[in-house]
Amino acid sequence: MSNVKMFCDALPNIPWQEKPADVTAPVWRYSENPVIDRNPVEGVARIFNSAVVPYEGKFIGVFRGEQVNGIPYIYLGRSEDGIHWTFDKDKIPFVNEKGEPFMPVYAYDPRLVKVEDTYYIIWCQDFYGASIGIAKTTDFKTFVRIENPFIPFNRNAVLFPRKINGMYTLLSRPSDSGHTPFGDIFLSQSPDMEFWGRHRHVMSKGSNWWESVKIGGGAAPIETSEGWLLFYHGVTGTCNGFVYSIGGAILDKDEPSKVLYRCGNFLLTPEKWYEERGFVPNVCFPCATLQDADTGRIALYYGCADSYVGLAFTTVDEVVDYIKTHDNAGPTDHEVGIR
Ligand code: BMA
Repeated sequence: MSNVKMFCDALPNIPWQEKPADVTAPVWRYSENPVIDRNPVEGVARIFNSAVVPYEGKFIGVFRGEQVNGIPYIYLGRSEDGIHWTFDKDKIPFVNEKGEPFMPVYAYDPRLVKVEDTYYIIWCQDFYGASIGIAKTTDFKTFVRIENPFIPFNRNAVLFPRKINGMYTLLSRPSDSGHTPFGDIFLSQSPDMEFWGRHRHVMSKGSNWWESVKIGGGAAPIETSEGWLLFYHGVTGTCNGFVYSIGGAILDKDEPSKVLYRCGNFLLTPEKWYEERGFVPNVCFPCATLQDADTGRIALYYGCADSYVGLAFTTVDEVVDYIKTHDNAGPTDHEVGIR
């Protein structure tokens, strides 16, 4: 097996479980999944599609909470071990740049990414149609919304954890306003997190059967000696509706719109009761990873059936090897993505 380096901090307290002897797949589930069950806090029926980071020796996260009135919002959660979580009862109190309350109409599928000294929350919200919202915080007490990066419609965005060639870099999936029956991953850059441009195509849907309908960024890419390791979601259609699986790709370090390797096989697909059964059956929706530079361990957080949060594990050596061995990147993947 290769010896791939991750350019990130050591995280000795990363949640972890060794790979069970009977698992042959490159990613394995936590035996006690789901880690967040239904009705986790008063007024919230389900938490799923959520993102976490290490913080002050513990863990903190932004969680998609479906309120009992059906409207999704983002809630803050804290954990000592990355597995057992407690949540604030109130929604994250977003403010505008003057410090005045500025709550989105609704908010879902949050990502949480630290770039330099600032934590950015990126989510899907209403902006005269589904679009991307961003807020920043340095202390998890004040959450300041900044300019929306894109006009509608776009329902899925993920920020890289550092500037690339001096530019903030965001993956997103332009779409229509609803449960889009199409979609590719694009990349956009910004010098200041306000003005976005240099748009590039990254990957198309459709090259593999399990991701034939649409794809979207998942966890913030992890910088490795092989390139940016991206866990993303891929959707296929069946006579009974969509199925969301987790895929893996490796993007060029300096020009991440170029896909170096793209796994022809899914890394994880709905198989367990909590992935197959729920508010929306057959959904595995990755939103975050934790990683430890010293051991190469990766813990992957994913939404399950729009009802629960699950945790899965791999190592950077194992997953990169698997992606490279099963590479099925096509010609449009390898392009810079300008036409
Ligand atoms: C997508 C998003 C996700 C959701 C998924 C499956 O379009 O809305 O929030 O998990 O559909 O319902």
